Amino acid sequence: MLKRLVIGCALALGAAAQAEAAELKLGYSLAPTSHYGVGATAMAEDLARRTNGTWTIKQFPANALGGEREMVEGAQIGTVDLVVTSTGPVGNFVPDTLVTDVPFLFRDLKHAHAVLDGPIGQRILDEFPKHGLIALAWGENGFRSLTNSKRPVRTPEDAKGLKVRTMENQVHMTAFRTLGVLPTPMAFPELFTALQQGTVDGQENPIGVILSAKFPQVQKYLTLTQHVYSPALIILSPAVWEKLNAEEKAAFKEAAKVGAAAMRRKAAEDAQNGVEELRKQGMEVVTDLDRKAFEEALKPAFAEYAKKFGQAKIDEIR
Ligand code: EAX
Repeated sequence: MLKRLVIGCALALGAAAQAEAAELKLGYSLAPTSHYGVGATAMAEDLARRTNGTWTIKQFPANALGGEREMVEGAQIGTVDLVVTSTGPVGNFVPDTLVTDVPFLFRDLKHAHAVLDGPIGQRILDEFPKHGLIALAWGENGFRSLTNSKRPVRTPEDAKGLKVRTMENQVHMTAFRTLGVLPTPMAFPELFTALQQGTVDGQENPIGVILSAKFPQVQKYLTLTQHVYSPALIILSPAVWEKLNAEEKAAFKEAAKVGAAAMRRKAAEDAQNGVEELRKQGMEVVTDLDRKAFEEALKPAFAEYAKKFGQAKIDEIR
């Protein structure tokens, strides 16, 4: 009888768990094999483990839920549960993220991680609920580099006059405008076709994105400009957050951290090994960028950023 009772209880518990189990929709703009996909998978596995299978994640890669701006909007209104996104469009929702998009702000990955994982990064994450979003963790897109179809770019002079797609981000647009480039803000899902049809001459993205999005098919020249660090975020819809108890909230945050760490590892791996692969795929790679000249040419933009964010905030990050 005891045995039957135990089995009965187990069945009842199982049924209860099943009734509450929920599958969350997670969207991102790249292929499943990308750093976003690797991060999403690591998070999904960790979350399922921590919550005994109550919370599972179904991935919608390759813009299946729309561009990054649309996915963040979706999280706000509750039609999308989770988003892995670059900060590109996020400043339009949470202005405090914009300072992280300043060019030549972060010296290297170690610096970026120290800032984002420390009190400055936490302060920015804490702003999200005021704007109808939950930011679970900082992930990574990586240092961005410039590609184009016209010519090798070594100096700001070479870049002048190029029509370059930028993210829908005012900080990035200011930088390119200052360089004499024609910035064309555009959602990522439209980018490949725009490059193919020559609507724009170039774009800029981390090596992992250039690889994953197959840009060598439509871009000849790559310059390792590394002009700006591109953070990523794992964002959760408040509609989901409000349903979680304290234990589950902690589990979501921990799982997101595990996902973010995997994302960073994959992005760094791509940055290291990807350039050789891009060469193999026919890209001509400029490695000897005149970085000093770019920083010099960007001085008016830096003055604008100092006005916008306050020099103290920028210095604190530096
Ligand atoms: O997040 O829009 C962009 O260029 C982003 O870097 C890309 O979607 C990956």
